[in-house]
Amino acid sequence: TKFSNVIVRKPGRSLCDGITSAPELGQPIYERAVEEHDDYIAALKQCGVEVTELPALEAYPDSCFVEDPAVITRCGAIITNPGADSRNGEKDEIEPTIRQFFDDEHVAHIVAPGTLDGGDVMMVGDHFFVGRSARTNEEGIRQFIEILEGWGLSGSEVPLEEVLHLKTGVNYLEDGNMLVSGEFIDKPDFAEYNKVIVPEEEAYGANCIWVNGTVIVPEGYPTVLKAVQDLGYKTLVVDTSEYRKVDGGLSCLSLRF
Ligand code: CIR
Repeated sequence: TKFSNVIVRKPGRSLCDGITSAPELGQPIYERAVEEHDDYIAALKQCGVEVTELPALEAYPDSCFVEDPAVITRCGAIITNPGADSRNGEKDEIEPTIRQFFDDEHVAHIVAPGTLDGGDVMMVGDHFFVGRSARTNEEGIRQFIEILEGWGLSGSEVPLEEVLHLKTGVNYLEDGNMLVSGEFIDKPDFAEYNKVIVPEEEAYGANCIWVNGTVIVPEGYPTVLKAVQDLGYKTLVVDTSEYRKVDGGLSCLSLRF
């Protein structure tokens, strides 16, 4: 795998109204969130990708998490049908940008009653693990796998019990290496990979992203950082603490392809 492009969307001031499971962390501070976003873009650029930066959408508080309304594979793009009502319209906002990169026969859609959030999709080569979650339903997964198979790719369902999205708790770093936390540590689906176990107190740090040989790690998770470095990866550290307040992290903030 080698990524050439990344799509991101600036956070809006409405980010403070984003959906959260952790209100005790407080609301994100907009100015700080923008700084973190700028640092994130700078880190991505250091990994050798072209970054397309979309403008903020105040009407959609969670729209900086561009990973959820689309999934991009090496064969085509899938516009999802996001499972949270307040986010569903984000799919129409991202589609024109996706179409700048893919022609008609390489853009597919998840349609109602199917729902799917891209945060539930983890790419491992030509196979895609899909979390069945509060956002992604059985019909959404069925449609998604059908589209993949039409392109010569494959997919499989992973039921989730505890986390919001699949990639909240498990992320593939390429080369057979997988960061796993919580409910994913013992899942048979991931038995064949070299699992790096993320301790409970650093669970949020499981959401790292591999970009062309470098792994971007969230700031403040020293055990994860060391484990990733011990695997031989170059690392870049980016603070995502404002996004954490609304359940967001490194992977949700971009589409990489
Ligand atoms: C949400 O609940 O949809 C947002 N506040 C966070 C989305 C995080 N996205 C992701 O894990 N892919």
